[in-house]
Amino acid sequence: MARTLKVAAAQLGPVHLNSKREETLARMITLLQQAAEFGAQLVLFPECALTTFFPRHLIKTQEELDTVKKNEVIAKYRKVHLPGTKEPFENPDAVNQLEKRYFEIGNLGFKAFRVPDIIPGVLKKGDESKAERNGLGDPIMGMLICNDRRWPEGWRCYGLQGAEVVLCGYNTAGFAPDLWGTQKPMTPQQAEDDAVFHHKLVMQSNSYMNSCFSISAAKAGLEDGKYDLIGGSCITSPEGHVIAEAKGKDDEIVFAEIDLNECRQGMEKTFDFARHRRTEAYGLIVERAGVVEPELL
Ligand code: CDT
Repeated sequence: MARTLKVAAAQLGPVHLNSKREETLARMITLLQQAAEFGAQLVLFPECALTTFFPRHLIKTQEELDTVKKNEVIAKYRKVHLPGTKEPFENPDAVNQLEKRYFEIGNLGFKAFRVPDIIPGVLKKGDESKAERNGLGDPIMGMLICNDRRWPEGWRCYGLQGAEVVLCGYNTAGFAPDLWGTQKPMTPQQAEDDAVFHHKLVMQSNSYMNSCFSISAAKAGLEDGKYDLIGGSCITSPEGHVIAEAKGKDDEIVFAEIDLNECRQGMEKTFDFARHRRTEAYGLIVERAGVVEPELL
């Protein structure tokens, strides 16, 4: 039985500090309607979809920070890998990324979840006796937020729960030398091309190594008149291919029809974790955070 899903990334163009919430919501609703016209059953929005990417600004009052309200949800995720700094860079022209100032480290781990009622005829609780293999139930998904996508540990936690689709919204600066490093000086265009390359690299490679689809949605373009964010929203397959991607850096739907059964090839062959993983060799991954080099010779 095919387990097909119609999925979309709703890339958003810039949202500014002074953008009106109603206008941003109207854009998001328009994108939802466009995705619905494609028949999308799942639509992913970017990180900080409702506001500008505010961690680049030093905001001094709590009132300005308290904005987002929650609705009824089937799963929650909190960003684990917070990039940037707590204090602004000394360079007054630097693009700041004050996530360590505004956010707590996510404390929900990487918990995969099933999404009910979007694929008919799947196995349900109590039908286990009919299941001769995994991958027959409601779709299994996991979430990441932006910088989390660069860390294979989270992906692997989802892989170990059989995740078939990993969702990731992001706001990634195109040119921010104080943040990314300046060892190899680059023009703004070279830096942006590299940032898009690294974005796709991690989405494709981690999809492949965990035999899952991934959907990523950018907030893109020039925010607040001067801060450039990359585009590159895309959908990748379990074999690591980009199967749909954004053409520009404004509001745009990236759509694909995917068959979750395509995850089975990797899950049952090259990356059959139960047969091939060697946990006895991986201790350092959870014992150590930072690098400790071997002794000098
Ligand atoms: N929003 C966010 O997490 N941005 C990060 C910046 C990384 S800085 C080294 C990102 O991964 O795109």
